[in-house]
Amino acid sequence: MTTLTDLAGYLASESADEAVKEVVVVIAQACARISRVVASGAILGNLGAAGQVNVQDEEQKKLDLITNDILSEALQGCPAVAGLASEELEAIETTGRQGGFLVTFDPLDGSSNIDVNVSVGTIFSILPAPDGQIPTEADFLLPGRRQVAAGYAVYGPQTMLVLTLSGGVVAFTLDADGAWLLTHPNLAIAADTAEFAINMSNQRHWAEPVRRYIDGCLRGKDGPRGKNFNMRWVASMVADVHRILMRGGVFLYPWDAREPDRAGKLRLLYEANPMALIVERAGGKATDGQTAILDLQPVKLHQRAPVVLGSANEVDQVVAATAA
Ligand code: P6P
Repeated sequence: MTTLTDLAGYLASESADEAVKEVVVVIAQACARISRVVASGAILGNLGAAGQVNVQDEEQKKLDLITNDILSEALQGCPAVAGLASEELEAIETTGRQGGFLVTFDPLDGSSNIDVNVSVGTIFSILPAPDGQIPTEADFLLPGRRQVAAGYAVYGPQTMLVLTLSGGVVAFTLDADGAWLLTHPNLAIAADTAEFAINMSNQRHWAEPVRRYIDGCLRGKDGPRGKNFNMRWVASMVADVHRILMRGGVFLYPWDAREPDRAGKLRLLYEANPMALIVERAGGKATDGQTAILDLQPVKLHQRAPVVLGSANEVDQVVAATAA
């Protein structure tokens, strides 16, 4: 069996700033720890609700809070980190340091799946921090194109870490000794697909163009698309995006009429932006339906955005359908 490069070996060959690599190593170590904590959730009595809601007004699971603390403590101790923001924290946290980087994260994405043992994950985004000052919330409000790195860990049949720093998209698999081994050195998303991911139970709430696009897929080879489509919906963005990264596909979480004042369900800074950077770097596309996700100017820390991402030619089909 060939000897696989580990995370340190890969980073040594990466041209990114050494301080960014330092942050990546800290996050990777935290994700390895989260993998063990999640895997033993039932054994340690950590499944179930925490008895409180987060700033999104969503019920927090015990593991949401535990994993948030693991990442927050790890980043507080990283010299290159000046501040952090989490889906599970209403306000930003600063470390007392200046310069370096800001990290936004969703510590346990898809946690509604945790009690039924379906894949969940951690999503993170690394942004430049302002020089010469302690960061404020406004310093986090950078377009996704300013990210210096992004990634996610997926806690599934394999625990994997997907990462993009200065170039392409790579993936590591966690081995039995807790080492991240480079198993996928050059991930790319197929330009075409016959698989879409959307929560179909919301169909009656979508805008008409989205309903028209999905209807076109459902009509199969006798319909306007001339081919049959498959559908998947894990309800863990990390799992759905990982499948798309590995075999192509298109993921949609559009605006819907259930909460018309909300732009959608997914959060821009720590879900849409990191996933959009990964998808674009892998040759795919990510848009809110009109604008590339990475070009959106954030105005609030926990703001939401509609998301369509995945195989470039299929994202184009969605945009064309919703622009018509
Ligand atoms: P729904 C998980 O709560 C999440 O934020 C994403 O990971 C996932 O894609 C989406 O929400 C699932 O939403 O409405 O299908 O439960």
